[in-house]
Formats: sequence, C-alpha cells, structure tokens
Amino acid sequence: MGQESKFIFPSDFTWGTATAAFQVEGAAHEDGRTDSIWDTYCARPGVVVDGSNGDVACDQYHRYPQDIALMKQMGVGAYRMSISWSRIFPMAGGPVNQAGLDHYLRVLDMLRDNEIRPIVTLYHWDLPQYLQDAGGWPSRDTALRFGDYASALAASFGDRVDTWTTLNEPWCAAYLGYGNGVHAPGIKDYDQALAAVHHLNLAHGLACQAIRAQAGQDARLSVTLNLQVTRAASDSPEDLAAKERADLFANEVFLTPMLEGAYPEGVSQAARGDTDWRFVQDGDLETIHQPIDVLGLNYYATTYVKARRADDGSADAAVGPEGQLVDRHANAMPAQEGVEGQAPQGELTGMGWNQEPQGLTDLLVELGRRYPDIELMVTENGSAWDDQVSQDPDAPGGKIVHDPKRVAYLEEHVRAVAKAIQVGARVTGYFAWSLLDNFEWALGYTKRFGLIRVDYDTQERIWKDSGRRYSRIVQANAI
Ligand code: GBH
Repeated sequence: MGQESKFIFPSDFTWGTATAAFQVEGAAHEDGRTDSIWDTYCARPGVVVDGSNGDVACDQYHRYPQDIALMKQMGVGAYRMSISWSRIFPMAGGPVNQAGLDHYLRVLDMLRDNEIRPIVTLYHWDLPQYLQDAGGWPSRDTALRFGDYASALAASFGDRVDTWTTLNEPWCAAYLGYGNGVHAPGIKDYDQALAAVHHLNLAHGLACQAIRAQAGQDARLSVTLNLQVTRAASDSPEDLAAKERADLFANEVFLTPMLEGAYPEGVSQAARGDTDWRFVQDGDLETIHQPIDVLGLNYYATTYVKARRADDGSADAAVGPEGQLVDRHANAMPAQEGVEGQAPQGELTGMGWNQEPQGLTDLLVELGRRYPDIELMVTENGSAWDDQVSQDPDAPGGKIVHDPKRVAYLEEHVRAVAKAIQVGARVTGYFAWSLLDNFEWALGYTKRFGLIRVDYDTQERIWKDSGRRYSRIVQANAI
C-alpha cells in the first residue's frame, strides 16, 4: 500500500489507548491497597534509574474523570486498563477489599457513561508482595490464587467489562522478573523463570475458567503476549537455529500451550540443564488450553539474533575471555547459550529499540494464518522520545508538545496494521501505548510514551501532536 492511498478500516474496528495500574494510578497506600512486588522493588536502591516509584505516578486513581474526558475528546472507543491485585486482595487469605472494588466500579461506570469499552487486564506485573513472600510465580499456589482473584473480579464487574485479559506479557513477568532480574522481584534464576512460565500459563487457564463460571459463558476472554518478531541475522543454518531457539522460549512456550494445548517439542529438552520441568502436573495442559476470543499482541520492535560462536566472548558464560566472572543471566531467557542478539539498526527510538513496522504486519499475517478463528488485537504499540513543551496560545492550557517522531511511528504502525488487514488478517483493534506518559518500570519517569504529556510536578495533562494525530485517525477510521 502506498503512503498516499487511503485505507478505511472495518466499521467495527476498535481504536483505543492503553495503560497499566502500577504505571498510572498512584494512591499506593489508599483504600486498603498493600504493596506489590513493584513497590518493594522500587524501594531497593539502584534498581530504578531515577530512584522513583509508583506512589503518585499520574495520580489516575484520583484523576480518572479527567483522563476519561481526554479519551472522550480523543474519540477512542475503548480503554485498555489493568486492575491492581493488592487493591482487591490486600492480605494473604484475606477477604476481598470492597473499597478496592468500588474504585474500579466507579471507573467502569464512568467509561460506560462515556461509551468507552473497558478492556480489562487482570495482571500487568504487580503481584501482591505477600504472594512473592510465599514463592511468587515459581510457586504453583500463585496460579491458584490468581484463579480466586479472577473469580472475585468477574463476580463483581460482570457485564461491565467488555473484554477480559488474563495476563499482560507473561514473557516479561517470567524472564525479566526471575531470569535476568531487571524487573520485580529482581531474581536471577532460570529454574525459577521456567517455573514462572508454567505457572503464568496455568494462571491464564484458571482465570479463563473462573471468569466464564462467574460472568457467563459468553464473556469475551483474551491474553496479551509480547510475541517477539525474531529475525535471523543471515540464512546460515547456525543463525537460523539460533532464531528457532529464541522463538521457542520467547513465543512458543506461551502460545502453543495456551492455543494448542501442549508445550512445543524441544522445550523441556532444551531447558533440561536449567530444570527438569517437574512442575508440570497431569491435567495442567487441559487447564491452560481454554478457548479465547482475542489474542492481544504488544508490538514495539523486531529482534535480530545470530549464532554465538565459541570465540565470541560469551555474555552468558560463567567465565569471560580473560577469566573474569561474567553475568550468566545477562540474557533474560533460559537455554540461549547458542544465541546472541545483534545490535538494532537504523534510527532507534528513545528506548534504543529499532523501528520496523513491517514486523507488525508480518506478525499479524503469520498469526492470522496459524489461528484463523481468533481475533487479533494490537493491545500496545508506541514509542518513547525526548519531548519538549512549546507555548501555543491556541492549545488548551497554552501548551503543546510537537513530537514528529512519535507521529511518524504512529502513522507507520497504523499503516502496518492496515496492510495486514488488506491481506486477510483478522485484526479487530489497535491500542496506542500510551494514553499518558507514565512510570516506565526500571526506567522510572525518564521515558515518555504518552500521546498526552504528564507534567509530574503539577499533574497537568498536555496534548502532543501525536495525540491529535491519533484522534484524527480514530475519527476518520482511516489512515
Ligand atoms: C510493554 O512492555 C509493557 O506492557 C508496558 O507496560 C511498557 O510500558 C511498554 O511496553 C513500554 O516499554 O531486547 O530482549 O529486552 C514491552 C517490553 C520491550 C520486552 C521489548 C521485550 C525486547 C526484547 N518489551 N523487549 S529484549
């Protein structure tokens, strides 16, 4: 499709924006909420680059009416938000916290009154700290508790939720949380990371069952995966094998059990050095393999890999080329000894990620062919840049952010979605990450992904050109 030619999206296409509870809510100690693993992690010196935390964030816990009004103004038809687990169950084995439920009921009702459909994620990385104290995701019990949590939400929210999303990016929860430890709870142990993978998968299945039992068989269910579009650096058999190995642990280890009911051939063998896969019990794969309506995909960039040769000076080896000890867990994923990442090429975003919209088209087309019955939604896509505020007497509040690079990234990726639809992929929605600048995990408030800027001193919301551009795309339903 040429840049000039206009593409009109299907009339029922969903346009939305996305956020996550810990990244925007703040009010960390209000209405009975207790700590999540991210509160604990942020309190550890040196792990979050600016020493920040989620205590205030964008204060959306109090400012949600304003943020909903902004979405209304933007014209989006859906809001992808997440629920903070420790607001709902603040204590181990404790009762459900009505004040926590009431907050989300108010948010959901206001969304409904504004004709914005809630796409609700149950787990966007903020595990209650008491569950981590009891073992966290490497422990089977966490998956069972997730089923209870899903059941309580479905019983209270019922038909107020348009689409339920069990997990956001279990890849990050397992591998960044327990593999290389750059996310909470900051553990570096591939055995634990693999056990976390299985228990996150199990949690997904248990939550699907619980939601259907409480909210009805026609509840719309989904999961969001950050499937990595992995490209081999060359066509050499070694580089292709490296790509296969990366794919296996990045993607197949979630996708295949959830959608096909089995772990892919080779996973347990490849992982044997790290674990004996003993945590998989009879019946688990049937539980994990629940019918879902929507597969959510978060897409930002592509990953290039090549085979690691013995003389490469392996970042994964316990001993480096000069005999020094190096971090075996530099790679987030287990069983990647033969795999090496290749530095991204071209103009990188503020995160240091490459820009390859074609990767999004390829991903959607490939998944559409593999799972023709499932709806695909792009549940996150966006870019971080160093934004500057400009004065503009005509803008609300007299301020505007000119962010041409984010505008270009947005347009190119919306076109990439259009391209996939044109060749037959069943893509039914697109959610821009993010509505607002927010807490970017280990990078604190130093990276801004918002279509709307947040001034963290005043909590003022300032429109960016990208927010205005997105609004025009949404209202035209076309690019
Ligand atoms: C999403 O994570 C999150 O869901 C969201 O909360 C976050 O704010 C947003 O993206 C922006 O970061 O080079 O091996 O690290 C995306 C996380 C980013 C994880 C790309 C994988 C590349 C693989 N993903 N990353 S690696």
